[in-house]
Amino acid sequence: MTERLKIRRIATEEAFSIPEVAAKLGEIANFPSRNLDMRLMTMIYANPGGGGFLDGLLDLEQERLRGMDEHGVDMHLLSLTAPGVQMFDADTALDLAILANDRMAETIARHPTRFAGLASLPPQSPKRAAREMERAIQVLKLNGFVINSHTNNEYLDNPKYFPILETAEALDACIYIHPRAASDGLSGPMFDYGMDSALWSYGVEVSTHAVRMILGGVFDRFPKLKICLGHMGEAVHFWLWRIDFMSLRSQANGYAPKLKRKPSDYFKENFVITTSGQESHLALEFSIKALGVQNIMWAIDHPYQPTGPAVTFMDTAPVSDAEREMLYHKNAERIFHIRSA
Ligand code: VNL
Ligand code: MN
Repeated sequence: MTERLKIRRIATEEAFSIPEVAAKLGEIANFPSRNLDMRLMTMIYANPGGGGFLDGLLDLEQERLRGMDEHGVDMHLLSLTAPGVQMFDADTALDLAILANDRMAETIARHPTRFAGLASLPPQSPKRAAREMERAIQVLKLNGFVINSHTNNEYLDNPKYFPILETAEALDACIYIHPRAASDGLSGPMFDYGMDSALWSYGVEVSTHAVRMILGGVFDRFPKLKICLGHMGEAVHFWLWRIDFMSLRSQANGYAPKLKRKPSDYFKENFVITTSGQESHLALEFSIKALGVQNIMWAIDHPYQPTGPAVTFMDTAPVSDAEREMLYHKNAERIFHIRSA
């Protein structure tokens, strides 16, 4: 192992898949469609090389653990990779979420100090999703939830999803809104120049999702709900002053419900962020000033981003030792209920 600082490193947005989900995504990827996720899905699930990512997604206990050891990464907080089960019909989505959650729990049981996990759920079926959420936390002892942004072009401010939000709040379990490609209404200009996925459309999709939830009054209704955003908060905090200012006009015009608080207040209290795939010290420094270091966690985005540079990014971040401990593990332990070492 290269010489590294001695510190517990918990990486909080680490993707995996299971063969059953990969096979179903391969079936979908073979249908002609203008859905913006399709390009990546075809590359990974309907291509003999798996786009260079499939092996890394399916492997949990071989190369993944070796790479973690090599770079001093103690733990991956796992999540079923995007788009998860959200492109399947409701019954398939529920069955595969249960299977993925069971598999994840078995892996964690074999390596309780190396893995924790965010449970999948089928938003297509909110009441059944809520039951699986309860099982995932109470029986499987998983650490929170992942939702890969929109489901059939709908967002979590839609009241049909409130059983999911209510259950997460009651379980004190954070929902990680992970990207998928932009929904149909946002996707038009994204088909060109490789803007379909992580380069640009993912951030537009998830930041739009978060702003919809805030402006729609979700956090007045569920004041203890915690949402996690990756990729340095998808830049939402850069926009907060302007969102606060303009939201007064949209509320006065009757375009949005009257909120109890400023949009920025909800972002600071109901959201936490991670550094996945965004290794900029300048963006980290701004995020710490805007949101407080207690709301920021380190992540790699394995296998889509390499581990070594993600570790170097946080090892060399211009922060105090106490702040680095919060970023590397203490915040994750608190927010995702991970036992401290
Ligand atoms: C990519 C990056 C894809 C991060 C991801 O999920 C992700 C990508 C599908 O580089 O395409 O979480
Ligand atoms: Mn990711």
